[in-house]
Formats: sequence, structure tokens, C-alpha cells
Amino acid sequence: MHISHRKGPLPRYYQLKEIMREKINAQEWKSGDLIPSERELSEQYGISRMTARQAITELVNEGLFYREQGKGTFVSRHKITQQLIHLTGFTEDISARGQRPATRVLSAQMCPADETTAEHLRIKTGQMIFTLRRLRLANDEPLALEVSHLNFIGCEKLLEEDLEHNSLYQLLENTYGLTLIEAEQELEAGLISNKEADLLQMPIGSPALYTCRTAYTERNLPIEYARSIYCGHKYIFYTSLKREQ
Ligand code: 16G
Repeated sequence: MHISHRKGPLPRYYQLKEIMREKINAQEWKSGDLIPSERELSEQYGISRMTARQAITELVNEGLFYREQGKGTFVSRHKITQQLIHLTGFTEDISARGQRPATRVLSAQMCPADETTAEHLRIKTGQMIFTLRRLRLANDEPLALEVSHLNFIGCEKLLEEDLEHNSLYQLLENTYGLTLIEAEQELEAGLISNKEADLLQMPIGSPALYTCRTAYTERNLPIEYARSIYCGHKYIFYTSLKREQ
């Protein structure tokens, strides 16, 4: 494939983007591969380095490539498509894909609810609740940071559970007899801060999806209010929409 230098409707950076996209689709460039440098691309296609840079930057912004400082630009992994239709937990989702879910518990403690959490859990600010901070991984790759706030009678017993090797939702349902029925969830775009970058093994400023979930039991009681940060270039959130009749 080559770049057309005739004056036409397609700018050169755009043509290079399409060429590189095609290489990914054809599996010529695979996940994790280092792509050629700006200089190499500009020499190979007879274009300026600025044009090559623009094409690369746009594909980084679209999530097809990611940059690692001092190392170069790489092809991103296939994204995980996370449905937003059924109420499921991380372990369930990752296992259903044939991957190995894992958890690193960063902290687990009883602490007073802040105002926002209290509002979502319909309790008083300052009430003691169970707060769990976890790094979630699939096949050893960090995918998300989750902070779950839980409120139910006896929630302090969670302090004694092995939360590193157990799914929270399975524990709630099987050990604590709490049936999760529904949840509300919000998604917001953001950037990964330096605090989170290390844990998620992502450069500071990488795209992220911030989510808030309130999960309810059968009696319509909110028992979990969770705030999570998902690596933006690893996820696609999917939902299906029906037109109102
Ligand atoms: C999901 C939930 C999280 C919940 C976890 C339970 C979102 C945004 N978050 O990751 O709130 O605590 O599943 O997973 O979907 P587990 O059963 O594997 O512990």
C-alpha cells in the first residue's frame, strides 16, 4: 500500500491512518507489537514526520495504539466488551470470557460514610460501613480499580473474609443471603492520575472510564455503592437500546 500524493479529497495523515488500521485488521501488526517510528514511517511512505505523527496520535487517541515513554508506540490489546444490560460482577464477567480473574485487596476496613456514599446508601453521613479497595486483574493484567462501600446488618463480618480469593457478589449471595436484584450505574470519561497510574500500570493521563454503581437487594435496599476506574483503552461498554413504542 502506498500514499497518494495527488491532490485529492483524502489528506495524507488520513491515508496513513487507514494503512495502519488495515495492518492491524490483517493481523500483520498484533497486540503488543512495537510500531515503526515516525521517522521510519515518513521514510517508508515519503511523507513528513509531522504527518506521520498526526496519524499515530489520532490512532493513540482512538485507542488502537498506546505510547510508552522512552519505548515507543505499541498496538493495543483487543478491548473487553462489557455489557451494561445484566447486573454481573467482575469475576463472573472475566470468567465468562475464559480469562482468569484475580484481585489484589488494597485495603478493607470499616470507616465512616462520606456524604455522597451516605446519600447513595440512604444512610447518615458518618455511619460506619465496610469499605473495600481492590485492584482487579484478568490474566494478570490490571484492568480496574474498584472502591466498594457496603452497608448491611453484619457487614463488618466481611473483615474476616478472604476477599483476595473470593468474589464479593458470590459471598454476598451465598454466605450472607443477600440477593442482588438491580443496580444503577453512571459512566464518565476521565484521565488516569499519578496515584492510579502505578497500580493500573498505565502512563499518567491515559484515558479512563469512571463508573459509579449502586446495587440493590430484593427489598430495594442499596447495599453497595462502588466507584471504579477502568482503563479506557481496554474496555468497550455495550448496551442495547429499544425505541419506545
Ligand atoms: C463489578 C462492579 C463492582 C462489584 C464487582 C463485584 C462495576 C462498575 N463494578 O466490578 O461494583 O463490586 O463487580 O465483583 O461494574 P466480584 O464479585 O468479582 O467481587
